[in-house]
Amino acid sequence: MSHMISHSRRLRDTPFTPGVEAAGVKGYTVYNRMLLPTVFESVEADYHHLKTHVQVWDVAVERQIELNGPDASRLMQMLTPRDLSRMQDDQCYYVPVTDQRGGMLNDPVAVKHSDTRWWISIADSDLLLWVKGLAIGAGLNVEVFEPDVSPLAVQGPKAEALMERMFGSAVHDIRFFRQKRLPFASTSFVVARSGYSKQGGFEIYVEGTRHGMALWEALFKAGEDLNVRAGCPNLIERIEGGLLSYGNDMTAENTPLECGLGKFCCPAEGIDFIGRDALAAELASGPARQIRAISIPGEPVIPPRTAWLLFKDGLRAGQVTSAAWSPDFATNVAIGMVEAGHWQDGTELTVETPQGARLARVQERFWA
Ligand code: THG
Repeated sequence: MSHMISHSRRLRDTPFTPGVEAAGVKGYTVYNRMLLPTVFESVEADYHHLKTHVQVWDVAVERQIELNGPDASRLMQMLTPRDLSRMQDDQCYYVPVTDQRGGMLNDPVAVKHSDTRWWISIADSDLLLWVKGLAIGAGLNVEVFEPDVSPLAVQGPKAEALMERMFGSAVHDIRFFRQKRLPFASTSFVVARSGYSKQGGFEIYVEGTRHGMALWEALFKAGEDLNVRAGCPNLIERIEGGLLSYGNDMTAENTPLECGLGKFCCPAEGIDFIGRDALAAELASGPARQIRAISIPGEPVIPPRTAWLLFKDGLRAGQVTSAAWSPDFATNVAIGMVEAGHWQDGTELTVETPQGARLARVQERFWA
């Protein structure tokens, strides 16, 4: 199967698209109606490079929702079961966002600037509409809008070295999931130690589309001898690390407990979020299914385009939603939603792939 994607104004370029194209991008997906690179050299070559060197990723698709005004923190807490009461002004939190049934609407990173100003760095769903509707419906005194802010990620074992060259030794003082505003040329950017890989690194929140390519060029110039390359979130690496993909591994049909995000849920008195009663009830009964690491031994699989059904003795036992061959672990690594009763480490199920039935082994832990 071979096809192209037709481009128009509805499918947005990013501030870094000229750099991505010049670097020879080979594949894109669509995310928040914007282009997200998926392949440069090959998914496997990109994977080895990410785990050895340093990459610059155009993750502008992680659009920001800005909450600005006296009720910003109240609105932020309405959105998520995670307790935000002790969050500092320089912290970033990975937060489930739930509806009134406890269904996951998104799994963004919340970036706190102050009690009256937040960014929500979203995954692939139309969260802006939900947040605007809530603010208006609840009569809150807060502006809700998409600012001109585009994340650029610097990921890999040499990310720290490259970032020091760009922003100086201040980068060493940024702890995991903390952010700091650092000067660059005539402007400054919020820089956080975060990113959608387990290789370590930073995310630069580029404020102002016009600054995008200048930053891109400067990173490649500064990192030449570090073997810096253009990269992107890597399918194999993120499965090994157990990083979930909204729309793939979970949807609004799943709760945070099903997603294994129970540690981020605090359905207590005084934490006023949408879906609290539903989550409190589910905490008491336990989730009916849950995300698990799954290995599929044997020949490499072709990554799924639809969910692959899981069976135990002919009965449904869940589904596999992400899978890829892992060169480092010499097995297919996968993420699936497994029905209660089949969660024990080593449980053997059958997964129906388009190429036929395969053994699927449930694991207690991810690979990295
Ligand atoms: N960075 C930023 N925005 C984002 C993403 C990102 N928006 C979309 C998408 N990614 C949101 N999803 C995730 C999923 C996982 C993580 C971050 C965003 C993540 N998880 C770590 C883990 O699971 O090990 C840490 C979680 C924690 O302990 O807080 O980093 O990547 N800006």
